[in-house]
Amino acid sequence: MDEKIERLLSWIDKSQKIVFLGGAGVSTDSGIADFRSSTGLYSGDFRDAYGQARAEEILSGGYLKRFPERFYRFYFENLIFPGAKPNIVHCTLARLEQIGKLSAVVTQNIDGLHESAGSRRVLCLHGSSASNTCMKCGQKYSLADIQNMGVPPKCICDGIVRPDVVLFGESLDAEVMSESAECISNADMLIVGGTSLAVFPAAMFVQYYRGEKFVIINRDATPYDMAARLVIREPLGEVFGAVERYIDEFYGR
Ligand code: CNA
Repeated sequence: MDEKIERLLSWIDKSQKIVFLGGAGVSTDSGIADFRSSTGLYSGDFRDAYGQARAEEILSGGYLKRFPERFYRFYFENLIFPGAKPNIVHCTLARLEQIGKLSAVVTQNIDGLHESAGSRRVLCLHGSSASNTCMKCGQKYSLADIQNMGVPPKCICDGIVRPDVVLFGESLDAEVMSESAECISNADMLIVGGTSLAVFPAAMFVQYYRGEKFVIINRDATPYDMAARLVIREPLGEVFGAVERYIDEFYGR
């Protein structure tokens, strides 16, 4: 582990355009469950409450339209954590941007914790739970607004309000996709962390990277481990603890 961390830090030291591509594993230390770990949402059994539906089915655009009340019950219980705070990974990534080393965070997360930690360029591939839109009139609402509207949240026009997140079966925002692809293809280092790289098209983005410093930091193996130059199968919090100490030492606290 020490040798790998030294290599990671020496690559960070030589880089000015790092892109971090992350997923749900970045927020597990903030108390938000991921999907595919043994403790993740996919291992949960929701069949009684949701009539045999699995998490992927419940979190789909079709399910939201057919069963808005059930969708929101699941969404509020399993994907919204109002008390969650950024952890060392979010905070250290924000510092890497501040010291001019990181050009963007590309995330599959919808929890807004990178923004809360102070990261400025955050490309949210799957949208954000912070913003919500009435499906009938287009009126925008904050997360706090919809939490106070009951289930399902309804607009003053009586339309159902939906979260501005990409649900299963829906397309990703073309602009966010092309900006993410451009950032990654211009990056001088790519750090992938806290993602199983199982969900298309996030996994595809890895292929835009053209440099020599491709790192994967993830507890479980991913389909791209063979393509990475450095694979660290350790908790992200420990690895980013070392990155934080590097920043403290060379750039001050
Ligand atoms: P995933 O498929 O659940 O994979 C998460 C990966 O992170 C797993 O391979 C774990 O081994 C790894 N992991 C978990 N915790 C740690 C840790 N502390 N240190 C190192 N590795 C860790 O999640 P993906 O992001 O790959 O899948 C994409 C889905 C999950 C997207 O649609 C997200 O919107 C969705 N999601 C987001 C959140 C969130 O916003 N915080 C939470 C749950 C799911």
